[in-house]
Amino acid sequence: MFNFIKNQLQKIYTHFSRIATIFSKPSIDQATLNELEQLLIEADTGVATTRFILEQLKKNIGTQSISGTDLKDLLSQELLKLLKPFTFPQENKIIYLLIGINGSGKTTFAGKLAHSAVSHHKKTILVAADTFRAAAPGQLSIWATKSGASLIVGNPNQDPASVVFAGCQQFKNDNADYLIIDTAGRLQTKINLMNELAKIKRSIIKQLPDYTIITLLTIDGMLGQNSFQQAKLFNEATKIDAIALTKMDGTGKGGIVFAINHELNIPVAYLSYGEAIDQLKLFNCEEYVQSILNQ
Ligand SMILES: Nc1nc2c(ncn2[C@@H]2O[C@H](COP(=O)(O)OP(=O)(O)O)[C@@H](O)[C@H]2O)c(=O)[nH]1
Ligand SMILES: [Mg+2]
Repeated sequence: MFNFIKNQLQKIYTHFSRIATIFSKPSIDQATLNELEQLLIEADTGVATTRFILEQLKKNIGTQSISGTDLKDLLSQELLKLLKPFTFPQENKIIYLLIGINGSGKTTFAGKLAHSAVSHHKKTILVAADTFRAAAPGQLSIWATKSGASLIVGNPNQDPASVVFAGCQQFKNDNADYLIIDTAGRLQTKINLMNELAKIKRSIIKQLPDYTIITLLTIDGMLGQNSFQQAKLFNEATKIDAIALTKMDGTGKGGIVFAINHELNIPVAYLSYGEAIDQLKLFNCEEYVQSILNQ
């Protein structure tokens, strides 16, 4: 669901800087391809994925002489092939488990998602499973008020799985449509905290075995290569279904999406691009590629 979030045409992605210079060249030689390789790496596309893109391009070019415009077309096709669209489940009732590092935008995303659901008449419950930070429930409570969603909070330092338990009970009792669980931020390298996520997920599956759970990782679009490591380790701890890229109104370079798709096979489902409640949109692969190649 949630494909009802409107795709606005507003340009919110940053482009691959300097790429226009390459595309304006009348002919492309090896030195230009090296320049493109460097540029993709600088844009956080990652070494392995960049190498893969260059190999594919070279295969396509073969012995032909091509112009910068031809290269742009070929690159656009290759980048698009790397992006795997997220298939939204068709079920009417969905549980979102939001995970990610501190400050990656989970709580803000939870609020925006709740707003979108409520404005489409979906009965929505927000669960403040971040019992670690004293300020966390208050922060989510503001989003609950703004969006019109119900709110379940625990006590400070309560086991987050037990708050999630209460949320699941409420979901059943209220016959709600969406359960949006906001968890405490954690570093991908802290094994205990990562295991806690798996425990939370098991608890949801146990109580609500017949419902679709979307485990969604929020990634700060400005963090670059570190985001790749986050996605990799979070995915190992508890399988991620999709990513929400946040802070896309910032200075991120955009290449990380290709590395995550290509090397980890995790699709991006949402883009969050500001602090206002309606600054959320569905990720559109074609639009994304066009946007970063055109400046
Ligand atoms: N500019 C911008 N700021 C954001 C966005 N999403 C979150 N923030 C800000 O980033 C900070 C951390 O966000 P928060 O949702 O609390 O992250 P959490 O720790 O993962 O729950 C807050 O100051 C938010 O207002 C976004 O898409 N754009
Ligand atoms: Mg938070």
